[in-house]
Amino acid sequence: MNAPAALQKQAPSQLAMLRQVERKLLWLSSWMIHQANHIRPNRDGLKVGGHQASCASVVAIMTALYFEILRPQDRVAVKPHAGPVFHAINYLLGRQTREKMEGLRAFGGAQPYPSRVKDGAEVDFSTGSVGLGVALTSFASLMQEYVRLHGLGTGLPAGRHVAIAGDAELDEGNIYEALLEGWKHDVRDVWWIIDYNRQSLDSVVPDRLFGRIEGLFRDMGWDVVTLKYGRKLEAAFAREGGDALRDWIDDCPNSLYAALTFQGGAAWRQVLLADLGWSPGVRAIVDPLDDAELGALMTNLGGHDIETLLEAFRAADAAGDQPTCFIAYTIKGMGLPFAGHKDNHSGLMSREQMTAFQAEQRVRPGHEWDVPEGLDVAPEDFQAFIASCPFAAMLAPGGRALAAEPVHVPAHLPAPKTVGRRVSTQTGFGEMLAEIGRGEGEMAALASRIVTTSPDVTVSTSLGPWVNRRGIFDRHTRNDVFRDNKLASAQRWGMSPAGQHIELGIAEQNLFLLLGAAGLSHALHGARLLPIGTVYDPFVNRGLDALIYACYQDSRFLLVSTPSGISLAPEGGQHQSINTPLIGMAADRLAAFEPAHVDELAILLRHAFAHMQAPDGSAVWLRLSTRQLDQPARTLDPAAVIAGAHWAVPPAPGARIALAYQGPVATEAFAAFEELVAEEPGAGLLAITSPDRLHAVWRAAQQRRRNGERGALAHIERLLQPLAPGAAIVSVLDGHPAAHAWLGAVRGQRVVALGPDHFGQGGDIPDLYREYGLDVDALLDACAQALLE
Ligand SMILES: Cc1ncc(C[n+]2csc(CCOP(=O)(O)OP(=O)(O)O)c2C)c(N)n1
Ligand SMILES: [Mg+2]
Repeated sequence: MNAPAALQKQAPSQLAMLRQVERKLLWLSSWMIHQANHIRPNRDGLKVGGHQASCASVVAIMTALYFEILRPQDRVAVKPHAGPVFHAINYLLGRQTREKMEGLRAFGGAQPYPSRVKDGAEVDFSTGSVGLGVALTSFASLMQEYVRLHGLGTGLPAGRHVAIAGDAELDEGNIYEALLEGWKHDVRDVWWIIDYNRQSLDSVVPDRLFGRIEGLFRDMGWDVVTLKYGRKLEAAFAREGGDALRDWIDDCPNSLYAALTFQGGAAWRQVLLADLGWSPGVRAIVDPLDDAELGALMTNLGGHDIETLLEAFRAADAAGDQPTCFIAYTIKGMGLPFAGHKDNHSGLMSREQMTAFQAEQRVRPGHEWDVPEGLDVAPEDFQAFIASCPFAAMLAPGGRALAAEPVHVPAHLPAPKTVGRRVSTQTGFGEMLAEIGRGEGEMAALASRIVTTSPDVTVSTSLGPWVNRRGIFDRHTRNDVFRDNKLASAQRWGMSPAGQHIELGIAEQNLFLLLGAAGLSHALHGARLLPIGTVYDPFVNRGLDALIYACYQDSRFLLVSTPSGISLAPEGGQHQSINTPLIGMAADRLAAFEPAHVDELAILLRHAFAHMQAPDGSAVWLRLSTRQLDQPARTLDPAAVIAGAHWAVPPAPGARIALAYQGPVATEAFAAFEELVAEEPGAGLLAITSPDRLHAVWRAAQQRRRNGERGALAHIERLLQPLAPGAAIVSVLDGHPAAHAWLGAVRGQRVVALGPDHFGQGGDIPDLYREYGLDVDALLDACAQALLE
């Protein structure tokens, strides 16, 4: 008899501690936002903002998770608007400073939404653009499995990938794309915990919606656990009249429930007695309670009840690695004066409300940041409890980010034979990758860390030969039925855990989410991978937010977008991409290149493998083409190609004109140049491999000069130096000409930039290049005009 009694005694004390943590997190998150808005001096009159209601909604869920359920190897994406709760958790764990907390939303302070780069190693996944962080957990879990099945990584036990999601996030389509893809890949070890407060930013979400959503999860093979009611309500339901009470709440529209929550106990009493007063059982439940107690009972939802949460999480944990969605009913703003109010998304407590709340929390003025303040337990017991929770153990010396050995990049990659061949950059890329895949020694070591992926364009982006050699990744070995039946096919696609290509369905957001996850494998799973994703260039736009999101996390991957531009001529109507060079210039932490020839490509591919691993590197983007070009026989300076441009034909000192080209319009540029030099013997021909790098380094050099480094000179400044001060530069690319227009600002020279800026149409290259002004005549006309002006 003794043992159960002791256990019973132990259980409430752990629960009591968790309730203390819950209160503390509610206080700290509310206070952080309050002091940022009402106490910290405001210099610009802008609202600072913060989401006290969104935080309050999820405090119990995060308490149960972080202080009992999570293990150090688990990885978490926290809904963006719970950023302050996340920071407060780290504060309790001793991993966040008071200074940063006080600086919430201020320069150098804690970020509004958790950020890997700005908040540091405690953040597993940055969030902000709703829906993406949720989906990313699924792809990160897939990559964990990839790393494990390839025998890489740390040997740490597999972690669970957890998203704490707002319910409105489930309106984002990318969630369902990811669910479907996750189902195809039999993704395990994923939990999505929905903070189901039935409120979004604008309003209360429609009733019955989640009935549908629950079915979708189940269809995708997920377990769904609905946490609707807490212990107190369940106990009331078990009493006489309880069924009627439960039916009443079940039938209560979300908006009425929210309104009554806001109004409080008296309003609940009035409505309950009007609707259910005839039932003696209900009166027996309601009548003995005062207004506050009745309000507490009626809002005792599963997502606010730590016992209910723990029980559900533990049960799912015991069930294994099954992907599980928890629909945790909550109240937005729980415990705060605007709980349940439909307009509370950006609501802030007033000073008066905060004063009352502070008194309620028993926090003395001046002691707002003191952890022991207002606790019902001894501070040392509280600290001991925090220190003993499983998540408090350090994952690695550097915190939660793992270290990974770099992958050696050989000095030269196998370059395809080009002499006497007309080759496109896309073909060159496919051949190089296939050759790396066949390599031995250091090339084999490099190949072993490459993982490729493509959204249903593997073959048409020339990855086929690589995939034939390295196989498709699948958790389960699956035969290639065509091959087994001896049916001829160029694609030999056996699937196995050893495969190195992850085949995706056509959804481009999934491509970028997978690249985003794979490019974090060093930090998340302790193994450096070199992920390469291929996609048609125009459809970069289709996944653009996920691409930017991946870069924002500082994920390291190689994006190969091909084919590109109207040079895809017959299909150039819809499958063109005018704006992608500008995206490449504007996207941070993404170095964008467009080689014209295969020798440049070879330099850039090697550079990409190194740059993806460099501490100050980034993701890399190669924009390639299917247009076949004659390949020049020459020796290139790799540094210049990487820096973004080199002279194919250097200009004479004082030259009046230069022709500049980027990508497959090199053919026209070379032809036009031959005619141009006949007229202007000193003219130069500039090969641009990256307006992005040229521009970035130019801006950096300007800044360095402003900082007093007078001799600082950018690559493009050095390149353009030989030209006469008033020289003209005629430039051309198969993309928006604004990508080059800025060149004139470097040395005050005149630029005539050519390139399509209207939607295209089908045609062959002579017709399309003429129509969009990229042909030899257009170039020569532009040169003539430039020389006259
Ligand atoms: C892609 C995207 N669209 C819009 C927003 C602006 N926004 C921020 S929060 C929010 C609603 C969030 O509601 P929910 O997910 O239910 O979170 P809650 O605050 O209710 O917990 C919106 C529309 C955003 N952050 N990201
Ligand atoms: Mg919500």
